[in-house]
Amino acid sequence: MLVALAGGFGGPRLIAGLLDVLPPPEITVIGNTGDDLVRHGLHISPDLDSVVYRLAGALNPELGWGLAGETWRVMDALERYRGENWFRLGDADLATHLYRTQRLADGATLSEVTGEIARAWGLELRVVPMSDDPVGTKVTVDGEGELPFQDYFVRLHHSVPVSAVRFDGADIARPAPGLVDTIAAASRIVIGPSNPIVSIGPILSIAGIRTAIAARRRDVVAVSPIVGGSALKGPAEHLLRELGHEASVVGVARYYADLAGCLVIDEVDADLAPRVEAEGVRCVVTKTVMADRDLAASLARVVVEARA
Ligand code: FO1
Repeated sequence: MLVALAGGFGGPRLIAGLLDVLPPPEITVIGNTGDDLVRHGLHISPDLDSVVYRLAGALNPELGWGLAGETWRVMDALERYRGENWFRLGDADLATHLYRTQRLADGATLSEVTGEIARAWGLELRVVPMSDDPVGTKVTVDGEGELPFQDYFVRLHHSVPVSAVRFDGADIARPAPGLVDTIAAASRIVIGPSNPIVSIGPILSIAGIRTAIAARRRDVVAVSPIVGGSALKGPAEHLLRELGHEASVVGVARYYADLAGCLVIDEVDADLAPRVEAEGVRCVVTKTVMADRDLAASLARVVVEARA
C-alpha cells in the first residue's frame, strides 16, 4: 500500500502518475480539508474534490479546480440578489456540494461521503480526508487580520503578505478512521508536491498523522513543490518566505527533515542537492515538472523506487 498526502494542485498530478505505475487499490490518498468552507449552506472540500476530479479526468484544465465544461448559471443568477459569489461554484460542481452536504446532514462522516464520491467517479483508489473532524486553516494577513483560508486564497487572490497560519481545531481533530494503521502498514509514504504550509501543513497538524509518518521516515519520500525558487502554481514560495523558511528545495528539505528521509527535486535545482543532503535528507534529482501524463508517470516511478 502506498499512501500519498495531497493538496489542491501539484499533488493530484503526481497521484495520476502513480495510477499508471501501481494498481489503484494499492493507493490511499490523504486529502487536506483545511481549505474546507461552508458557502450558501453547502459544505465544500476543495482539495478532496480536486483530487477526485483530476483522477477522474474531469478537472477543469483552465482553472485547475472545479469541473471541465462547466457552466455558471447559478452564480450568475446570484448577481440579481447581490449574493456573495466571489467563491465560484459551477453548476455541475454544485451537485457534489449538494450531495456531500445532504449526506453529512444524514449523519454520514466526511470519510464515508468522500468514499462515495470517489466511487461515483469510478475511482478504485482510496481518497480519505485527513480527519472527519473540522480543521480550518486561518491566515493572518496585513490589514485584515486573521481570515479563513479561502478569503486569503480566493477573495484576496493570495496577493497579501501573511504573518501567521494556524489550523483551527487541529489540536482536537482525530485522524480519519484507519489512517494511522494505513500509514503504519504502508510500504511507501509520499508527500506530494503541494504547498507545504497550507496543503500539507494541515494534514501534518493532526498529531496522530504526524507521529505515524515520522515513525516511517525511512520510507517517506517528499517531492518539492518549489522548482528554481518558486512554485509552479499558487503562493508556496511567498508563504515559505513570509513564515521564515527558505523558499528553495533546501527550505523544503528542512521543513520536512523530521518526516521524510528523501526529497525529490527538479534538475533545475541539481546544484542544491549537496545542501539538501546536508540537512540529513537524501536527495534525488529528476524531472519533477509534470507537463504531461508520461512525465507524471516517470516521476511516480522515481518516487516509488527511491531509497529514502
Ligand atoms: N479558486 C479560485 O481562485 N477562485 C474560485 O472561485 C474558486 C472556487 C472553487 C470552488 C470549488 C473548489 O473545489 C475549488 C475552488 N477554487 C477556487 C480553488 C480552491 O480555492 C483551491 O483549490 C484550494 O482551496 C487550494 O488548493
